[in-house]
Parts: sequence; C-alpha cells; structure tokens
Amino acid sequence: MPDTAPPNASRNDFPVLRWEIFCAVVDNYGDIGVCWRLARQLAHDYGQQVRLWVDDLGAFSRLAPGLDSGRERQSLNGVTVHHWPRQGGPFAVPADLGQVVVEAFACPLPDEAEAAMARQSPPPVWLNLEYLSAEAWVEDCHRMVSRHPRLGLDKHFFFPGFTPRTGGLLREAGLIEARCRFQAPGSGERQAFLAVQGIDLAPGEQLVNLFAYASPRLADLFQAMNGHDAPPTRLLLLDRHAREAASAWSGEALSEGRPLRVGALTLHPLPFLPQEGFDRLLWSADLNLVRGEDSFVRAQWAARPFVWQIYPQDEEAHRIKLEAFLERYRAGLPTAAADALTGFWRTWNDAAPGDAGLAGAWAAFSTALPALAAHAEAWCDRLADQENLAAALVRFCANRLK
Ligand code: TRH
Repeated sequence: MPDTAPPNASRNDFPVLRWEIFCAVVDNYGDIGVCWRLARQLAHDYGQQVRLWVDDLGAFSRLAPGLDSGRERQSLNGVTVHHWPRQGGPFAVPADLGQVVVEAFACPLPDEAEAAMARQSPPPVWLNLEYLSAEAWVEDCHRMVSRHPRLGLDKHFFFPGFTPRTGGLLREAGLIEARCRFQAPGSGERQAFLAVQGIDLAPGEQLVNLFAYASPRLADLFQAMNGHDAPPTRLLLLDRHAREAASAWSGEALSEGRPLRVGALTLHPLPFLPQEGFDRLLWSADLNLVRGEDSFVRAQWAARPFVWQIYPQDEEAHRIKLEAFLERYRAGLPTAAADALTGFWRTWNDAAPGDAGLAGAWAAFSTALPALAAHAEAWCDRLADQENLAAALVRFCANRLK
C-alpha cells in the first residue's frame, strides 16, 4: 500500500486495526472535539476498532449529548469510550492493548501503558497527533520519528495540514455532499434546521455565527455591526464569551433562545449544540467567526466566508501561525479582498482595547464578502481533493504493521 493515496479511499481498502486514542482536555473543547471526530470517523468510515480514553467526560458530553458523563465505560457511535482518571492511581492497561496508540496533542501517556507497549510484540504504532498549523516546517516534521530513550519504542509525529505532504484534515465520508445538499437553494434543509433552532430570519437578514474567546474586540464588533447603514444582521452567540460580551455591551442579561434587537443587529444566544448541529449552523450562515482548531476546520468545510480567532499562545507564537494560514488562504484573491481579509483577521486577533481600528477593518471586510464567498467555495473544493487525516492515519499504521 503506498504511503500516499487518492482522496476517497474506502473502508475496504484498509485492514481492521485496534486503536487506543488518549485525549486530555486541556481547556475548552478543541482537544476532545478533534479526538471525537477522529474516533468516530475511524470506526464508521474505515471499520476500525477504537477505544477513546478521555479525562474529562463533562466537557465531552457537551459535544456528544448521548454520552453519560457518570459512566466509566460506554459505547457510542461505534467507539468504546473510557473515562481516564489521570490522577486516579495506576492505569489498568487492557490485556488486549491496541495495535495503534495515539497520544492526542502530546498528552503524556500513563507509564503503565508505555511499559505495556514495550512488552507487546510487535509493539504498537505509537503516534503523537499534533496541532494543526499552516507553517511550512510542518511538511518536514510530518511522520518524523523519535525513539524513547529507555523503552526503545519509536514515536511518530503526525501533523494535520493543508498540503499533500502533511496528514491533511479530518473530513468524514459524505461531508461535502451533505453540505452541498443542505445549502442548495430550494432544498429546504437549511430553513427546516433553522426553524428547529428557533431562528426566524427576516427577509434579507444576514446570518452570522460568533464563536469566540473573551476579547474587547467583541464589543467593537457589535458596535460595527450596528453602525450607520449596517445591513440587518442576526448574530448567533455561541457559548459563553460571546453571550457575556453581548450582555455587557447591550446592558441586558441575555439568555438562550431570547433574541435582543438593537438597531440593525439582533443578538441571538443559542444553547451549545451537538457537533452535527454545530456543523449545520456553520453551513447555514453567511459568515462564520470561529476559533481554536476544530471550528476553524469546520468553517472551511462550510465553504462560507470566515474569520479565525486563533488560540493565544505563549510568546505570541500564535501570530506566526495566523500569518502562515493567511498567506496560504489569501492566495488567488483579488488584491482588495485579500487586503480586507488580512486587515480584519489581524484586527480581530489583536486585543488592543480602545483602538478604533475595527470599524474600518469591518467595513472593508463587509465590502469584500461577495469575493470571499466565491473564494471560500474554491478553497474548500481544493482541500477536499486531498486525502483526509483519518485515512492518512490508517494507511500509515497499516504500512508500519505489515
Ligand atoms: O474550544 P476551542 O477554543 O478549543 C481550543 C483549540 O482547539 C486550541 O487549539 C486548543 O489548544 C485549546 O482548545 C485547548 O475551539 P475549537 O477547536 O473550535 O473546538 C470547539 C469544539 O466545540 C468543536 O469541536 C465544535 C464544538 N462545538 C459544538 O459541538 N457545539 C457548539 O455549540 C459549539 C459552540 C462548539
């Protein structure tokens, strides 16, 4: 089996392997959001046997309401989910430890699991699934090996990414087709979905999702969206930071399902949806403001204009990541739209309060939206030509275990 492959390999192309995926929820939802999508896709699309070990079932159950956060072990969507109490004494290694062990985002594995891996013959394929970055060095580090100094086990670094020389992005089978059907004018799917969420748009009202970290820029955005000549806009407030900022800005205590109209802007707080519903929200909108890693990827599969609020890192490392993505993403855009995109994304990620820059950047960005909409579709189509991350992982592991 070659190590690279056509984009749409199916489950029959791969052997069935047993997987252990370890996920530590650092903060927020991105770590478990990515791991849960990966685990489900491995099981569903490629028939893999997957055990997912998660330290915080509470965070997990928000994205997957079928999960019972009080149970130590359960089966959900073809995946066996285990609670992993990281501080709870020695880790009980299963006798049938998998052929593949994934540490998601470099979460340290239990010592007992590492020792069991060293005893197993042949040893499992050990992978560190890394965070997503558009930086050029990712291509060089993808699939690099590091040998454990004491146990002699090899650990492989697997990098998601935007080019064929990386591991690609998670994209489950049928995603693009389902999204196209949903967005097709006249399909009625979008309208029906929005009705179930209690979102009744007025004719001509544009729909915008806001999923963000706390930032003074949120208030600046509400102000800009409510400015002179602003088009009618329904702003869906997802999760607590957007809602809290909108409450502070409007002076009203906003609550879920109770929209508040302020001039041209309707502030509409929504409850946390399961991941499938979250995806449909992104598909429904004219513009998505997203954050972190998983919603950033899903906004790209939504093929609509989007704005990325990057997860802030020490020593401003996130700024390099932001610029690396912008450089790739803006290629092919007309100059004015590229500048408007860059200007707004930078301003959105710059938490300098009191700076009047956002209103101007927003105005230019709004003007560029038609060009950005066409670009978002072309970008999505190009990305969908690449092999997806789950397929790339199965192929890599199957080849190592031959
Ligand atoms: O929650 P995040 O900020 O996660 C971040 C990033 O992943 C970051 O890189 C990481 O270091 C940090 O966590 C620890 O944003 P992200 O990545 O978009 O994850 C949000 C998840 O929540 C995603 O899977 C979508 C999901 N979600 C829902 O399922 N329903 C909802 O209603 C909302 C708002 C989100």
